[in-house]
Amino acid sequence: MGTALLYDEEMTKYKLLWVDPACKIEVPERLIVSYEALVRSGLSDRCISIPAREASDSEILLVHSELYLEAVKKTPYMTLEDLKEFTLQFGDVYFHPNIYHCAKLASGSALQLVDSVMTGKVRNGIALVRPPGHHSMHGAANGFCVFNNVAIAARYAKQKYGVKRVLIVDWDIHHGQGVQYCFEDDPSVLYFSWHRYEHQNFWPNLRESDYDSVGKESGAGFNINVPWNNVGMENSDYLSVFCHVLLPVAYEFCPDLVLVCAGFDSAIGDPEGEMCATPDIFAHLTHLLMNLAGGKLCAVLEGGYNLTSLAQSVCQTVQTLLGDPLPQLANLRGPCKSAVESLQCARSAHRRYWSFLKHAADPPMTDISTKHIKSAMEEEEKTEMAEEERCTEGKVWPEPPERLCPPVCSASVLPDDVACPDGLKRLSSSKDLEPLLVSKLKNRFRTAAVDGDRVTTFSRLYTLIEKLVANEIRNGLVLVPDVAAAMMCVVQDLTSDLVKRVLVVCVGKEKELDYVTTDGKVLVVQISSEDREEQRSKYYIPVCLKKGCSDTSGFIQAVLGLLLPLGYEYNPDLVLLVRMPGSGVVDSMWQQLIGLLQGFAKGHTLVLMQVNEKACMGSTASALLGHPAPPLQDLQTPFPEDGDALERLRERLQADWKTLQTTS
Ligand code: Q9C
Ligand code: ZN
Repeated sequence: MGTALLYDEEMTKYKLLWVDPACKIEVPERLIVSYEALVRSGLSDRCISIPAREASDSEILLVHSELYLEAVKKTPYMTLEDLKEFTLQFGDVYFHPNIYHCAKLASGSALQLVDSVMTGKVRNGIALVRPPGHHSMHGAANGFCVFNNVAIAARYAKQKYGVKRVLIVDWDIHHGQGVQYCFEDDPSVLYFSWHRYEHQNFWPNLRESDYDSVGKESGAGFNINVPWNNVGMENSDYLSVFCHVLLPVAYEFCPDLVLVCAGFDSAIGDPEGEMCATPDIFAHLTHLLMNLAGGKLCAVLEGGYNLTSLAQSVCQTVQTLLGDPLPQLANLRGPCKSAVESLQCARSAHRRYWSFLKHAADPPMTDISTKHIKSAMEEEEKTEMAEEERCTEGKVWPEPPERLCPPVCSASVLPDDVACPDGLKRLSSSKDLEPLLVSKLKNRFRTAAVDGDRVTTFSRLYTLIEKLVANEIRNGLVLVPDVAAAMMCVVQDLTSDLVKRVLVVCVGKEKELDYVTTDGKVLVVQISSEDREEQRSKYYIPVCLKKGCSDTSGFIQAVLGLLLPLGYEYNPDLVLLVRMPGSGVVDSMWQQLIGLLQGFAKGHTLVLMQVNEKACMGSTASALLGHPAPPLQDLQTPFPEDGDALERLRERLQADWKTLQTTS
């Protein structure tokens, strides 16, 4: 199952024919540089190339009015003067004799992509298109957009494939008001958008782009706006909104298909967005969506006007769709004050609709009542700011580092009588352990007789860790007779010289966990039914669920709102995932966890399981190999006590871990 790439040079063949400062950034080169970057990096060769096609009238009419379609149909025959005049009816858009053809190809490309994903021809894909779509409305072109490619694709998927729930994630820096209007009263399509807003001072200056537009009638709760009220938002701000707003709702919604309005004007250097998130953030945003809907994800290009950051961001997105390990994001500092306000407002506006946000706090009253005063003050601050600070066009940033590529593989260390799951490479030989390490292990097991089998297992395990660190192997599955003891060995003996920071995720009860360090070399997050309130420290974080790990609702909430942000801030070099026997964790949840954890440490995850848990080896191996996790269906209403406890825990840890901040 591969990744589809849709591109047709024809869509580079229209451009602005007159002078219009508002439209001059929407150039054919946007598409050319994006595609050429994919070719140059070898990524396009690894994709499955799917031809574009024109959307039909009836497909366009799924979203647009007949009157509008008929009007656009006439544009190829218009004179320059007629085109200019036609354009004047709409905001920030231009027409060209060939744009109608391209707009049909752009929408048709999105539909071809939906077909490829829904029929199982590919797992996911991207359509590189012009003109973009998310601003165009029922009867109007707007913001460089003619037909609403993604909105049409959503309706098409519902109609043709009986898709019940579609999630649209709009990470373009502009509000896709066309998409919002299209699905406002429709609970089958959940629309999420973040956008530069500046208290309505930024284009398209709509009141309804604010966080309190949550949807209408039966669609109430299915429209999520996160307005950015400042420029300069960074990777941390984007990740916080994903972890604390989008993902909880998306997992509760449980989509059958994910569509992305993939605009890259939200990246650094873009003259429109003026944000500071680096291109590698799109690797993570993509990854965080790839375990929803069983991996069925279609990204469709929207904006992106800095040709350098656009091309880099497209490559990061495609490489992630292809399943390559993620780049490490260093120095995440937590969201800025303004971002916290935005995400808090969005959480609070939606808490009545989504049980995963039920415990969201009220934003301070003052933020709302003084909004306009504040925005005037912010305006002033900005004009005072030096112009070179504000202008991100001149901004420079390092090119994203090379990412690991296949053939980096998954490996296993198993007892000789256990068959190796398909696709994993069994480590069966290894060099002898250093005598020092052997004596440490003997000490660890408090016995002189560390038997041959045990030494063999641990020397293989050590070899595996060495290979992980050397990037020869991506991740590994290890079966041991005693997980608790093995965990201790890995953390204290086997990784100490090789790895700077280990994130230990312990699923289920383990009595002797409190020994683990305070020096920051290890961060332990334990999810179980056991309350260990007394032992909390910065680097030992027990999460207690009333019904333990078998409660998938509580579990996924803890993973999204706690483990993910902590992991991003801690930035481990190795993730050790420990499955305690009898943890009760549900298979789909286990696979989701493995999938999500692979966003850390360049995908270097080591899974430790007890030999008698062979039953879940297959699903573990599948997740390690990068197959999408099955969706978490029919989630129970979470226990209020668990939500409360999680919120309290987060509040308490906020002083040490800035990424946990959800309130100002
Ligand atoms: N300073 C998309 O990104 N306003 N459309 C331009 C120029 C219109 C953006 C103002 C921006 C439209 C798909
Ligand atoms: Zn945009």
